[in-house]
Amino acid sequence: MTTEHKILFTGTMGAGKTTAIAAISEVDPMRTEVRNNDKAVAKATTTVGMDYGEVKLDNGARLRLYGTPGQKRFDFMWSILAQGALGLVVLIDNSKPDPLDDLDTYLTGFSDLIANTACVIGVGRMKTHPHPTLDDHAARMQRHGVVCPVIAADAIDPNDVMKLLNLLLVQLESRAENEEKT
Ligand SMILES: Nc1nc2c(ncn2[C@@H]2O[C@H](COP(=O)(O)OP(=O)(O)OP(=O)(O)O)[C@@H](O)[C@H]2O)c(=O)[nH]1
Ligand SMILES: [Mg+2]
Repeated sequence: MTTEHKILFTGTMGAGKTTAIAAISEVDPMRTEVRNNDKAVAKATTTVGMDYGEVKLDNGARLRLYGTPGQKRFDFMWSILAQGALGLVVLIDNSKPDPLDDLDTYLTGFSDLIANTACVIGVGRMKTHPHPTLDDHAARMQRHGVVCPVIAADAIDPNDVMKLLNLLLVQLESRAENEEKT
């Protein structure tokens, strides 16, 4: 039987949710992009509904990848897309004015999903913007009572995106093993 997991990508507008899913999807990714009118963020288009892609892992498991819109005005979509997800990837753009505040936004917005499933944080553009550091991000997570891996990850690099997914799956597998033992 093929195991299927729904994984949700969220995070800062322009952090690369749409890019990350497209970087690894084995099917044509579904996008809901429109022209971006938010002058504070220099990008041509933005997601207004969701992203969708799929990837099969070496162990045969199939991941269904969903991406949220980053803009806060679409946060009503967040809880809809979170339904049934088994893990959350939070992408943070470290070149933004206050990346730790962005982290707060998504840790708060997805607190239920994070409490009940697995989570991983990918911080992008760290080569040009090394601050806040990964330790700073980890300390901010602790304030939320969240313990999950935080790594530097470039959404345009498929290897980095797969690294994030593997970190999620390790958590899901160890959780399943613990449940079997109890
Ligand atoms: N240089 C650099 N560019 C990146 C990186 N990650 C993403 N990008 C670029 O930044 C843009 C990200 O755009 P999207 O993938 O649309 O971002 P998104 O998170 O889906 O944004 P919204 O849907 O608007 O919330 C793309 O042009 C990427 O090529 C990175 O780590 N380094
Ligand atoms: Mg997008």
